[in-house]
Amino acid sequence: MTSRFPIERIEARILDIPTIRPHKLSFGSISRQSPVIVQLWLANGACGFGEAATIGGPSWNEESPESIQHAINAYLAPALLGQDGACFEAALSRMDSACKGNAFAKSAVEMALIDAVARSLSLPAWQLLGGKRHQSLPLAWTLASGDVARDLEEAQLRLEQKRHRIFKMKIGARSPEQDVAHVSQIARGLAGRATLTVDINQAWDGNTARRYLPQLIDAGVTLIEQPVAKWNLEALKTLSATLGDRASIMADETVCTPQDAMLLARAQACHVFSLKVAKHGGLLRTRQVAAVADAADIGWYGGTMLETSIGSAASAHVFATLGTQHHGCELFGPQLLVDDIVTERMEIRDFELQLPDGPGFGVEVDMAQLNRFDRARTGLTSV
Ligand code: MUC
Ligand code: MG
Repeated sequence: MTSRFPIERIEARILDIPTIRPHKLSFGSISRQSPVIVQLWLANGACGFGEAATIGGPSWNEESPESIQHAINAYLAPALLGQDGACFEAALSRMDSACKGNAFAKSAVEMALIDAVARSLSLPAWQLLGGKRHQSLPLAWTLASGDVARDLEEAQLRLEQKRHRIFKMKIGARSPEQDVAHVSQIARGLAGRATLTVDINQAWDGNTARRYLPQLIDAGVTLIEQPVAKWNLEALKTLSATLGDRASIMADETVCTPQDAMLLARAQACHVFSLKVAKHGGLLRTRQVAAVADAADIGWYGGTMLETSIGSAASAHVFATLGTQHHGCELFGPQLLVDDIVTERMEIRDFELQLPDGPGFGVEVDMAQLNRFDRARTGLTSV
């Protein structure tokens, strides 16, 4: 069989884009994002873009911008050159043979591949991923300045602008008592006007979570993301069983592969999966994890690694194809960055992200902006 879309060239570069304010999480504070942007050219001249963003170098999980760029240049690109770009699953399997793990790196390459092929066919990427089921999704914003007054100001503005009415608070860096006080103050300030969620990013042990999560729920929190370490399935299970009638427990760092999803589903250890294209290793594998959620009566949430508009639009395309049991999405990454690398961002209207149409991921990359933030030009080093 002749190859319809031979892969000709793949390049990966690291950008450094400052954030509009420090973003504080349980494991540190970031003031810039360093996404890896992949360009993939097919022999027909079409070029697709992909992205993998990490948070705080390798502090969210094992991969860093530098390791992602290296895996792509040294192993993943050589495994794909000359192969048929239209055979997505075969490309994934070649990448798996060349390189164990490295899900973020693989996801950026697969993204660029799907964008390039979709553009060659003049189709939106969602058409190649099963078809669109949602036109828009409720869009959360994360309050993570670390300061109650500033968080409340941010939330008020976003409510007035009709952009966000789901607010996620990043906690776990301070003492649980301080976190409960912080969340309670914000909950009082926004009473009745917003849905409140928290992300603890693995910071608590099981006993701390059992003691303090009920207090957060009393304050008004309805969705609790990754309260305990990623390995702590037993604690997740107990929390889900005991708190489940008052709030939902969402797995994030614990659910990466379809096998992780199966373990969580079998143990009935959470109510929702946070889906993220990078940690699942691509758009197709995000659908596999979502399929486990669907089969196990587990909800899904459209998560982010704070990508630019490239990775966010790609995520929007796959989220657009998923089932109805969802808790909205948090593809607000572009708004957290001082500037973007596309000519026009996805639209936010009436508290919902309008899910884009094609061709490809439906966003046009501004090459001047890409060059402006390119680490090879700015000379910045790793975080
Ligand atoms: C995470 O763990 O969910 C997503 C939003 C945000 O503020 O941080 C990320 C990472
Ligand atoms: Mg999270």
